[in-house]
Amino acid sequence: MYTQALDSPGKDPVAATGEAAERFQARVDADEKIEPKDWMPEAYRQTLIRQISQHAHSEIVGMLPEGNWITRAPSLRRKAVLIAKVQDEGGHGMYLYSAAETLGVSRAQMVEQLLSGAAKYSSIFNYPTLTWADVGAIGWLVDGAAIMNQVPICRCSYGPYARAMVRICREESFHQRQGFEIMMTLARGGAAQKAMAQDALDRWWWPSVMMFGPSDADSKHTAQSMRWKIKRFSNDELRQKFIDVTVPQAHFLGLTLPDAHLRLDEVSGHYEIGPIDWSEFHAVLKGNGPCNRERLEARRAAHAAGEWVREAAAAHARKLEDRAATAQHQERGSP
Ligand code: FAQ
Repeated sequence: MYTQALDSPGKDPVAATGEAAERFQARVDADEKIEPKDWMPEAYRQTLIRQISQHAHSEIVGMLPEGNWITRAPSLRRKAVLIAKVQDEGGHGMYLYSAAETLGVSRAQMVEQLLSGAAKYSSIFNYPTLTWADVGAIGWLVDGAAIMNQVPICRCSYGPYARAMVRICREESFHQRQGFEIMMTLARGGAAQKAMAQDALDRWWWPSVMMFGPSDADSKHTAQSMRWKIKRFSNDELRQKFIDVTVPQAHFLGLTLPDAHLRLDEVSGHYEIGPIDWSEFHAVLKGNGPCNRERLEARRAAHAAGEWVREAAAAHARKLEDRAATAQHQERGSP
């Protein structure tokens, strides 16, 4: 829909001169928002399509691990809250696909890239949810990490992405609190419940720390994305903020982080963690995490099952367009 209104930004003749690129960077430096019809370097457009579509895919695939627990939530209240949360994630995916569409890519193209395995989505959603405590750990840690990463994106230079993130971040903060509350209930419950909370923390801690992406030394996109103010902080800066906020929360819960090297550096005021197992991160990115295959199969099945809905919606839209065209003809008195 948005794509029909777009010019081809990369093919603008002004693009060939350095002057346009300089003007563009000056606007970014002045914290002006870049809007869909503005001139932008082709690489900026492609970077945004890559990041926003991967972000959208993450929200959609991210519905699966928690969705597994909707039928098994321990009370009606927990079930209602979880349904609302999973539905929110679906909504986030939709805002983000719409934001990416303003850059000239269609939703169908993006979905195809996800289903064919060509596009990435967040590594974190390739881990299984083995117990109810995992739903708490996802809300507390995964939504907690997502908020740390996404609040700065509300100030991203690209207007549609920045605006989509405002509502997403507000909803994510509810999600984080509901997760923490589940963990608190378990941690203050009986021995078996506390053990379940500890086990979930043991399994979700390191994947959550990895969610922020490769270390700054290995991050190929960070420097340019920060110059363009798509990213406002580097991966390691955001990871450190997350660790500093989350470690005291774990202490409050009376749980132990699975890291023998974890220590507070009194001088810097930051927590230091042990070495991250990057081989695990790269294995997950290559498709070899515990649930990669299962997640893609679930998305492919859902897409195939939704074929008739897409066809019906398209037929209905055509019918409305035809009716509107007929009414217009009649108003003008055409035969
Ligand atoms: N997983 O050079 P960088 C959520 C890839 S939403 C998979 O550092 P960049 C809500 C990266 O794409 C979670 N791939 O890249 C929720 C690149 O590959 P490429 C998603 C990763 O883009 C909660 C390569 O590695 N959030 O949780 C990951 O500058 C609960 C090199 O990396 C967003 O997408 C990873 N973890 O920085 C839903 C936020 N990390 O494309 C349900 C927006 C890196 O060259 C339940 N995105 N890669 O083939 C971002 O902030 C950035 O894109 C980063 C990566 C920080 C993810």
